[in-house]
Amino acid sequence: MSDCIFCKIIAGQIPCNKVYEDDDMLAFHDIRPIAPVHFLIIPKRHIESLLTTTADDVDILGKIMTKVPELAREQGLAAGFKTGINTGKLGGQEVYHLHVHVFGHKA
Ligand code: DGP
Repeated sequence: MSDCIFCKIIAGQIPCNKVYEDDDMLAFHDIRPIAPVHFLIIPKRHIESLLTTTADDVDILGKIMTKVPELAREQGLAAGFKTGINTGKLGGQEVYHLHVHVFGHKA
């Protein structure tokens, strides 16, 4: 998606403070953190929203959600953290490339 800001981050056209990357996903610190630790995990394949997911997305959604606790621990959130997926206009979604917010305070 040429006009997608997160696709541009994946492509290296916009810089980010990277937390993790593999063939399927990218994690980076949120540019407007709402907690001392706040990062996003996104699929590299453009998926607009949780509202548009299909059975084809089961694998990547599972990979992302099981990566959450691993990265949270690495970022100092072993004692606990919050997650969120803002979805659609009424769900407060600003960037239409599916992303999981992970945020919290270091213990
Ligand atoms: P939302 O779509 O409402 O879940 O929020 C999108 C989040 O993405 C928001 O917390 C700010 C973050 N964000 C938007 N643009 C950029 C960017 O260019 N770089 C980074 N690191 N984060 C961004």
